[in-house]
Amino acid sequence: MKIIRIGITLVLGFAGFIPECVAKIPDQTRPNIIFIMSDDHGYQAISAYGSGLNSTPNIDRLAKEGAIFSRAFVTNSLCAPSRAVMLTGKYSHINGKVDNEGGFNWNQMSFPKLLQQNGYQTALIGKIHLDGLPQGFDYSNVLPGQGEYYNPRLNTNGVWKQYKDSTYATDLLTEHAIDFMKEQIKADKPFFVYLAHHAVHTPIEAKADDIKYFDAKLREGLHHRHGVYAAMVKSLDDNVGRILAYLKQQGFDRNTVVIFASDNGGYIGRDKASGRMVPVTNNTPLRSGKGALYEGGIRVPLMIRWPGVSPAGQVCDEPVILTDMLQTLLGIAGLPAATDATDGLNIAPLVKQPTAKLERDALFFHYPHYYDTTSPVSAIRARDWKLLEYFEDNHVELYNLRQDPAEQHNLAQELPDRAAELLQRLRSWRESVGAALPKSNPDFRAKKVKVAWSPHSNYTASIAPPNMGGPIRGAGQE
Ligand SMILES: [Ca+2]
Repeated sequence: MKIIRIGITLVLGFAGFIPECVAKIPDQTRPNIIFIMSDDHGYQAISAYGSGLNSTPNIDRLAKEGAIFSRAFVTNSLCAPSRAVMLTGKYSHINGKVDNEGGFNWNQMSFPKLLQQNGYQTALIGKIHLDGLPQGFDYSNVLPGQGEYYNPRLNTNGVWKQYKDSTYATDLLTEHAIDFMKEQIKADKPFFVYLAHHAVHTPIEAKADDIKYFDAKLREGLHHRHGVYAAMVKSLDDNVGRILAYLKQQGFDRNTVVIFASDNGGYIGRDKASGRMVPVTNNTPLRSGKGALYEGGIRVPLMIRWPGVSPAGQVCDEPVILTDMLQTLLGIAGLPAATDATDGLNIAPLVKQPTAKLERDALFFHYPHYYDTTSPVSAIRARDWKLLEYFEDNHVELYNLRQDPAEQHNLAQELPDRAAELLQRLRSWRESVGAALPKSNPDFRAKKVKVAWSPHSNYTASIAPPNMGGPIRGAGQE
């Protein structure tokens, strides 16, 4: 918890911050909302959380002037399913987008549709990474797939445009967001902007001057060793600053809620495009990264600045999960809860009172698929305890997160009763929500297919007793 503690100290240092008064406070019943989504951005690369190399003064302002969450999670540690969960407020196996492959059913309910139906002008700008025509947005300006950083192609309300002259995507997306807000302010309509950056996902590409600056800052002892990645984070931060400056200039900063989050933890592999031989980032003190259900994969930054509602500089330690985003956005907008999105809670009360508690004592995760950092796995996180169940070899891992936040000491054999209790809860949850299990892939080895388990099965046969003596996996993998 060292990094979080440093961050908390920094943030609390601004507890007495009082936002500057503005001349005009728009007469609008509902707040405008800007939801800035960063990609593959571990909280460790944000200085409010205590980063060694990165400097993010603009993102940090959201923490200084609002609430910063020290225990925010995503249900899936991968781009597309994580975003689909946020949009729908439903687990992946329920909304149908279970991994990066396959389509997404846009006909189902989502937060932009609900906001749109209740008078918001809604915009999607940037990366959506979900196939099909986005629904629920009055305006969309979308990167194809992952998109490109330099001279990107964008689809603006169905029309493609190719940008030139070394246009950098993070700058361009921000310009489009500001242009959209300008139109809504003129029309005096409440707006919702989902500004989903491609940054800081691979390929790691940044501006030359920023790279030079961060390369000069690299030194022994830093967890982060990738100057290009740090430069990308800086560009993202600069553009968060542009959004905040525009709101202030227009007198809308007091009537606009700004949310910042990431879709999964930092990517800990290498990136060829940048020409660097070091990992893109490092999620120390947490284990592993993007793709895994270890803390480095599922724990993400979350900040919510809600002027007039969130006390400045507050730290919320209550565990939240971005499955909560749909109900939370409705709560911020003053709208009733969605009755068919019951997998998440409205965490807006925590923004008002960060010491409040939710009526939830466990979070559940289910990823019956493969990624570089994981094999098919489920997990339960219940306060100080976490249990992971791996399906390939049927072993479980048990960690005391308070004593062992880096998940290095598997206590499953030492504390079999605790492991059995959590395993039973995890299995009961899977059964209650109809979460499918993977099944053995008979073609594995015989046909040299890559995976031993088929992830898309509806197979739900009973599971064999757990192997409490299984190996501790992936420690320090990079
Ligand atoms: Ca991602």
